[in-house]
Amino acid sequence: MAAKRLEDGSAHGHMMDRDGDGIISDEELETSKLIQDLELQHERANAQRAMSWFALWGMLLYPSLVVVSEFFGMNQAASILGDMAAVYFVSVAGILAAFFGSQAWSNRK
Ligand SMILES: [Ca+2]
Repeated sequence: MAAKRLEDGSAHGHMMDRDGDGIISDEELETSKLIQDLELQHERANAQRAMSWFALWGMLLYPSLVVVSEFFGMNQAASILGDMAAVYFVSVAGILAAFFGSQAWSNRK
């Protein structure tokens, strides 16, 4: 019926053919689609988590960067960083808000 035979030497097909009978049934096709969806979700979640960690560390390290610049006598660098701080914190807060907002939105369903 809807079952499909494997192409000879198909590497992808062998992964989908769970019981190894050389035929991909509807159920096996469905399972492989589910697995692909999960892998995609997992990948996306990982990327988003890495990005929010990066943003959080940036927020934590930013003040230290100002202190370090000041310490090494780079007064101009310190004052430029100070001037940029407002913009920086607002944009990072925006990124994080968008991230958590979109996550809450997609977890709703
Ligand atoms: Ca099979």
